Amino acid sequence: MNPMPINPVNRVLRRTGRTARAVGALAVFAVTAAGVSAAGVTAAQAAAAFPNTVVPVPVSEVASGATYTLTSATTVSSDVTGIGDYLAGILRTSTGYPITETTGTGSGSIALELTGAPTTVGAEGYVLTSTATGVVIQANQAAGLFHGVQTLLQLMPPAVMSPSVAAGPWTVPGGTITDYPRFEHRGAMLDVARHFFTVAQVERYIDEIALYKIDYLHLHLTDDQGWRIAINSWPNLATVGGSTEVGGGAGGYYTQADYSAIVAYAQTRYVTIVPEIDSPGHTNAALASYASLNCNGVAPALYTGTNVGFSSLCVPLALTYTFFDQVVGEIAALTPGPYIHIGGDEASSTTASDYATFEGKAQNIVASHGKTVVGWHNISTTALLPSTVLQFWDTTTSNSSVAAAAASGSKVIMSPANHAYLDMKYNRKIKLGQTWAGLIDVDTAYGWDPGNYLTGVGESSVAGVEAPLWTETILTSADIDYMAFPRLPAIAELGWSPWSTHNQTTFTQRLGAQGPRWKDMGVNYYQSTQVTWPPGS
Ligand code: TNX
Repeated sequence: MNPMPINPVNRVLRRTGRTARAVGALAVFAVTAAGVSAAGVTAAQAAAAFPNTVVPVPVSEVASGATYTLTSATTVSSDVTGIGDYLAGILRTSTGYPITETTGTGSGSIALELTGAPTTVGAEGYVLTSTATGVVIQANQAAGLFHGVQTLLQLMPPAVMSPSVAAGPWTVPGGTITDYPRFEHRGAMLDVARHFFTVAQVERYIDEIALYKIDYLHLHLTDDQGWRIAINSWPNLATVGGSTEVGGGAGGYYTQADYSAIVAYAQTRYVTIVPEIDSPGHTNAALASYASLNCNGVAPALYTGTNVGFSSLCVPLALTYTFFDQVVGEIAALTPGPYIHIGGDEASSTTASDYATFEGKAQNIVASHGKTVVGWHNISTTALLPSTVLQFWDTTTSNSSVAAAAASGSKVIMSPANHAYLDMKYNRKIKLGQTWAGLIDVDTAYGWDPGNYLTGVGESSVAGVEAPLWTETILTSADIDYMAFPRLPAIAELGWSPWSTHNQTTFTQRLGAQGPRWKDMGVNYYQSTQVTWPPGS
């Protein structure tokens, strides 16, 4: 299938001239401490009127009853030009209105402002205020404005996401939303090693995950079946190691310019790329590319099957560390984000002592390039740098070495495979996916508390959540969509929303509200029977 961008207009950075139209200050209508607004609506009535459509559910929503309706005169102003362009582009495409962009803080009928937000909403939070005359989103930083824009779009009729002009009215329910994340780290992972996905396909996924306030995309760039990024000092990695994939297809790799394009695109969606070089196991593609990296000096054949645990870098060999240092150095130089993921999973062909030796050296190499290590939780059996972040992927709820690391101050990203793995089947009838960690429908994806899941790893040790999508059985963007939606939004909500809001019933209602949006966007989602999908889904 040819991947289609979700909304081509999103990508057009369009600047328009300043227009004279300015909108006056919006009326204040906050519900008072006594629970009665200026308009005489009680908090209970107001809250009941607020639509249950936003995923992840915001920290606080107070309805005022005063709906704003976009018109052909609606304007957008933004203190961050790119975010104003992003919003105006989506609105123009579906409403058909000109949606002129005005300059000057607060000048638009929809105003995105880097002023006025309380410090309590932090770097990623926002306050959205909608009245009869317009909408104001206030944040402390650009990421907060971007997240507020996602909430605004989810408050509007689903057809706002349509790639062509659709019918209004284009309403925004009146009220105030105050919102900020529970965890800083809300990730998705795409395995581009088992099957290769093009830059356009990765950008499409970035567009999709950003709708749910996901802020990290972990790219699993290397594995037994493929090496997917060009390394100038080791060119065969890409040209040989990237030349096939699971099933024997042509594979592929990103040039460094391609990778930089993905990083830059992700930045426009407030998503940070976390590159993974899996090691010392999952390295057959590298070992097949250079005989000199092998202990016996013989390159193995390229591998196109789906077994794991059979390959290992040669830990006693000095060249292994030259290799790892140069690879990490080149990738670090292309990666503005703080993390490099060193893998460390399923190294069953590496002895325990070699494994500990390698993980010690690998962490120091990453640190020497100014980056923070993320590793699969298996590395917690070895000595960790204080800053190393663990990614828990097992199906158990206790792990003594992870708990010990947490007690020593390590942070943990939670990806329990039996809840968060997007490559697990929804049920046995599904063609795509695997079953080793269990079947995962919406209730299972949503039904766990990342801050109180792993014994000895409490809320303060949890960096956040990540939903990995391994791609042994995943070949197309339609396949990615099918496995990620509707489960990825469940993981996104666990990462963003306070645990006090956790409610399976209201969550599945809000999830159902996404169905018509996905339909309009061409997202090939799975219609779980646990969700009541409204008309138009
Ligand atoms: C386990 S979980 C793996 C991957 C596979 C995945 C398939 C983990 C860190 N490693 O190598 O692709 O299972 O579900």
